[in-house]
Amino acid sequence: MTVPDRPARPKVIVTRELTDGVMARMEELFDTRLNREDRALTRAELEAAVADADVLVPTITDRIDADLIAKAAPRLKLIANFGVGVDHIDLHAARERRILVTNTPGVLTEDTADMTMALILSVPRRLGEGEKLIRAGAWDGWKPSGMLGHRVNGKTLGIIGMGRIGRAVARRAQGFGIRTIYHNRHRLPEGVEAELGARFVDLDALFAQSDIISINCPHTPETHHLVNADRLAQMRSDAYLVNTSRGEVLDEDALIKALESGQIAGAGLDVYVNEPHVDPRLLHLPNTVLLPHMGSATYEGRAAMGEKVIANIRAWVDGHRPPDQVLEGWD
Ligand code: 8YV
Repeated sequence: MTVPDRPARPKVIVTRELTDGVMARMEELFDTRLNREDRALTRAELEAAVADADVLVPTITDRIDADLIAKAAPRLKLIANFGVGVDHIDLHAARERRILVTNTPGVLTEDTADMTMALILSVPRRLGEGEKLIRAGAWDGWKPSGMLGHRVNGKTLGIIGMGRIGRAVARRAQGFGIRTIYHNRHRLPEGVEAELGARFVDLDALFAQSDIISINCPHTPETHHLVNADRLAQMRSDAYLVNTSRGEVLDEDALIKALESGQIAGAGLDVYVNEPHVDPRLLHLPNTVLLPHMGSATYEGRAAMGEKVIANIRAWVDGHRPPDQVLEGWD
């Protein structure tokens, strides 16, 4: 059965190469236009592509601003984002044009939490430096004072943003004997706090008390530069910061200055303000571990993200509310 104003085979623009299985299924189900060139579309290409599309499947490398949305309307009806974060999409402009936005929550939680935990372990234990030492042929053998870092067991982890990913990080931290404190827009129910062994604190306490801080909140107008110079000044000089969320949640310049001056001990970053550009000052800081936005980069995760995109489009075609309609960002 077809639904009025919902084409049975909508024209779907997919801006990046997805997994083979997902692309094949999309071609089967929809009138799909794929980008087989595994590079981001230029602005002009994107504008041309959305001009007569019913559905757009973008990724973080596409800027879906008000201007693009205006050009895509009135035909565009659904932006089915491949990814959970939607800060590259002007949600307000989409709502004004009655364009639905969906994302892919849940399926990249565990992978992103794993990567967060990897950074929580890597930075205090200096994994990046150790690896570079060997590759540079500069290791002169074991010594009692060699590559000393800080123990994570028994330390306090401060999680900013206790949504799915934050909670998955807290669960992992328990296994490493790390104490968790957290801050979130809303305090979690006591039962959940008890299960995670996590204590709710205000941001002042979180910055002052944490040995390691992990940013796991979405980037929204409210969290933009949440970690700024003032907040960094509240951290102890032996504390570390890890960010697997979005570069914009922290003031990158302030972070670099805090790292350079020794105001904080180190940082592990998977995300940056101007991706793929990484501030060159970060490259020269030994107390950083830098990853190329790979938190959710598993074969399993990317396939599941694609399946979610398909499920959202199909629900919309069938006249149902897509399961992952974005209302207020992601958790
Ligand atoms: C995605 C991410 O791979 O889902 C997110 O929000 O940050 C990444 O892990 C990327 O955004 C895909 O668009």
